[in-house]
Parts: sequence; C-alpha cells; structure tokens
Amino acid sequence: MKPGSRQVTAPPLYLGLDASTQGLTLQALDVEGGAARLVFEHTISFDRDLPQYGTRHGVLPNGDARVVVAPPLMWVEALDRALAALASSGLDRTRVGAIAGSAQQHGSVYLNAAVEPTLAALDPRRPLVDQLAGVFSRAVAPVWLDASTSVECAEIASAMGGDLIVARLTGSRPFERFTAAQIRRFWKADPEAYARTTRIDLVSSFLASLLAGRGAPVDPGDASGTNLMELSSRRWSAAALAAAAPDLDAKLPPIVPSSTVVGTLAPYWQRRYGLPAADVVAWSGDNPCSLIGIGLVEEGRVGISLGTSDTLFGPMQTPRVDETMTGHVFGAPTGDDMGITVFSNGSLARERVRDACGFDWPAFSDALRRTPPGNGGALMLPWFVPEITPRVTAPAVHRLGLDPADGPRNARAVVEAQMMSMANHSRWMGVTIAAIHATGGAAANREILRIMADVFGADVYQVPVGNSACLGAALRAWHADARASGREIAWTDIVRGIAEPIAASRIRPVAANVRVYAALRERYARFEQTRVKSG
Ligand code: ADP
Ligand code: XUL
Repeated sequence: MKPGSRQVTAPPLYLGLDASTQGLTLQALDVEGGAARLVFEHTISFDRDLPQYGTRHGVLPNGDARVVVAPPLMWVEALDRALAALASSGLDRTRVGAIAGSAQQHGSVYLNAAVEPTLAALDPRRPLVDQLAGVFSRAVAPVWLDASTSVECAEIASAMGGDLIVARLTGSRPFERFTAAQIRRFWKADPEAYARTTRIDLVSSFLASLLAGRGAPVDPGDASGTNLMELSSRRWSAAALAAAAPDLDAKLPPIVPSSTVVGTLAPYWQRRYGLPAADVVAWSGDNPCSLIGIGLVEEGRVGISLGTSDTLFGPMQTPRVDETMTGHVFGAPTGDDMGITVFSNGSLARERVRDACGFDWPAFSDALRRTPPGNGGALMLPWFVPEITPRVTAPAVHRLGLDPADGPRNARAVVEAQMMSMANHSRWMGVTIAAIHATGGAAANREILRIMADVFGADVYQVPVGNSACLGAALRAWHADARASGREIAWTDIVRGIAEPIAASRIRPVAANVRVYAALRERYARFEQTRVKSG
C-alpha cells in the first residue's frame, strides 16, 4: 500500500501503548464482529532491553534518593522498537486504524526550539533516537517517584492561598511528584535552560508528538496530574501557571478532550514500518487508562487494586474534591472525572502480619475463615510504613482490644482495618458503590475479598489481571476512531467481553456482616482520628 493512504478493507486493528516506569508495552486489538480481541502484545523492559541508558527499575540511580529522573531518549528508542516488533509480527499492519497511549503520570520532558522542525523532517532510514538527540533543553525527565520538591510545593501553596485552594481548583493539593512543583524546581535550578525551553511535555504528550510528527496536545486525564489545570473548565489555570514559573503558558501544549484525534501517524512510521496513515489519538495517564482497561465506565463501580500499595479509584459524574486532601481528582477518558486514593500500607502490611504470625497465605486465609466478622470489636491501625491516607509521617501500629500474639485475630484485624479505611476515605467521592472490580496480587485471595464485600456492602468481582493501562489505551483508540468517523460506540459496548470482571467470581455481601461493619467503621474512624492527632 502507498504510504499515506488508508484503504482498510478488513476491520481495523487498534493499537495501545503503555509507557510505564519500567517498560513500554504495545498491544493490538482486533475488533472484528464488534467485540475486541487481543491479538498481539510486546513489552520492552528498559533495564533489560536498553541497558545502555543505565536505568534501574526504569530510572537513573541518584545519590539523593529524593531525586528520581529518567532519560527521555530511552523512551524514544523504546517506541521505535515497539513499532519495529509490530512490523515483524506477521500481523497485517496495513489494517491499523488508530493508535492511543497511556503513560506514567506527572513526568515532564523539556524541549528546545529544534523539536518542531526535527519532528517535521524525520528520516525513515535512520533510527528515531539518532535524530532526536538535539531537541532537549534538559537531558533528563523527572518522574512520579521524585520527592525532591517539598519547598516548591510550599511556595506554590503560599502563592495561591493555601493547599485547600489549590486542591479545590486543580483536584489535588500541591504534591512533590506533580508537574507544577517539578517545573518550578527546574526554573529555580537552571533559569537559562528553562528560558531555552520552548515546550514542556508530559510523558504522554511527548510520545504522542513522536507518533504524529508534531507537537501533540495533552488530555484532561494527564493534565489533572500537573496541579496546573482548572478542573472545572479543563483549561490551564492562569493563577496556577503564575505560581509555578514565568512564561509557562507559552510552553505547555493545549488541553483537548481525551477522545480527540490529534493527527495521523507521521511519514516516518509509514515508510519505516509500512503502517498506514492511522489516527493518532490523544494519550492519557496510566490511571485514567486503567479505568477503561478494567471496565469502570459507569459511576457506582470502583476498582480496588491490592498491590504493593492499595488503591481505590472510580468514575465520578459529579466532580468533588477530597477536602482532607489525600485523594486526587483526575479527568476520566469518558469525559467524567475520576477519584483515586492511595494507601501505602497494602500488601506490605498484610505480609508483615502474616510473617509475624508464622503463616503462609493458605494459613492466613484459614485464619480469616475461622474468625468472626467484626473481630469481637478488636481494632488495628496498620501503619507499618508511613501512610499516605490518612497522612501519617512515621510508622506506628496501634491495637485496641487485640492481643499481638493472637495470630488469627491479627490477620483479620489488618484486613478489616484496610477495608474500613478504604471505605471511609472514599466517602469524599460521593459515589454509592454497588460493585467493586478487584485487581492486584492479593485479589487472588477470596477470603480478603469476602471482607471487602461485607465492609463496603457491595458485590466484589475479580478481574483478569493483565496490563489494564495498555488495554485501556487500545480501547480508547477504538472509541476515538469510531467517533471520528461518526459511529460513536457506547463505552459499555467498548469494554464488553474484554475489560469486564469475571461474572462467576462475584462475592455478594452478607447483610448481617454489613450491619456489623457499618457500626465498626464509625469506631474505626474515631480510633484513627485520635491516633492521627496524637501522632
Ligand atoms: P505490584 O503493586 O508490585 O504490581 P502485585 O499487584 O503484583 O504488586 O501484588 C503483589 C502482592 O500480592 C505480593 O506482595 C503479595 O503480598 C500479594 N499476594 C500474592 N498472593 C496473595 C494471596 N494469596 N493472598 C494475599 N496476598 C497475596
Ligand atoms: C499517580 C501516580 C502513579 C503514576 C505511575 O498519581 O503517581 O500512579 O501514574 O504509575
């Protein structure tokens, strides 16, 4: 097929990319017959496959543990390799209809005036990475793990009238990893390099720009991770920009709805890999993309990920902000908002209790089966490491009416505490939770999910684990492409059969247990409050 033409005869393929902290994944979906099917997946691990960049777990080792940065050129090379892998996969790549992406949130890429002409004149005979070396005004990109900007957060809050004002305006109080504080720190450290910077991308818009061959906009999902976007209007806030750094307005890409087609695959990709002029859809953050990838497209359903940390997230039709300022509001790909609250004492705390009791996971589950819901009123505050929600700065484990030597009751206490904390600290979303899609390593444990169902008074489902952010991106590509050609498909149809929980995994709440926890949740909240205050 001639480069530039798009004569799709068979139903199109949709591509999703996920640029996460440690690697880049590409998935291809075939949507023949109106149901999406995964037909290709390829992952490039930064440490393993691109060792020349010297990363560990995808970031550069640094003497100051608070400083966490990555080389953006590594992402450039990974993108080239991912599409090379697709080209040699045997799939009919002329069928590619659209491509969208997901990226780790908050990270920023600093570019100079050479970027636009360079992107417009990419030579398909040479690797991308060789052509882009000169476009950066800063060789490294700070990523979400960076915690070096406490001073800048305080300066931004003070300039804008306080944390709560920033939270109400942008969806989150100033956080160290959020882009505003990162930009401010760069401007303070190197004003000349800042002045040479003509464009500041998020990881998402940077990679979308490479695909489109010109500067791509950001979507509200990722823009809401900057502390710079006014949530209500989905525009950059003049007050927030002024508090961060000078002339910032001119350096940021515009914000467009997530379903916007921002361009077509640049000639570089067409000629180098035989791809068609497929739509490039605005990229978003990994959390908004995961919302789609685990089928959370209607208010009333939330996701709970039980991983290293525990996270609760879900769509919100009515925008609300967490006035206690631990939760975040991001734009959702559906055009709604999403709430997300992170709890640092997740699997780590469960493992600490499991090990202290001398249990393995089957024995831990058995202890949960043998102890009564509500634990006879015994409570634990399981802050084995500093906690994000509620904000607890030093580790502290408190017990009430609980013998530390009683293994089974401690096992129940840690899980009940985590579930009650998640239920209490997600009230700010104002969402009536009818169903929970559980993911992450500990979601394999149905005894834990039983407590989840009873504490929340909601049905709990297991969702097949996989790369939900990447799948969400590929489904977004399908949705946006259909919409652009005037055949809008409902989100519920987009996720059907591929990003849905396993129906047979449903755990229903038991009414009597729900009553026990309704009372215990209030007691837990009071116990927590006294310890947060005194601690
Ligand atoms: P990450 O956030 O690092 O991606 P995962 O979602 O892979 O983490 O979850 C890993 C965690 O799952 C392990 O640390 C372990 O504590 C937990 N886990 C695995 N199996 C079980 C089980 N049967 N019961 C409870 N927790 C489990
Ligand atoms: C969210 C956050 C992470 C990153 C990387 O606020 O910092 O989830 O998006 O995954």
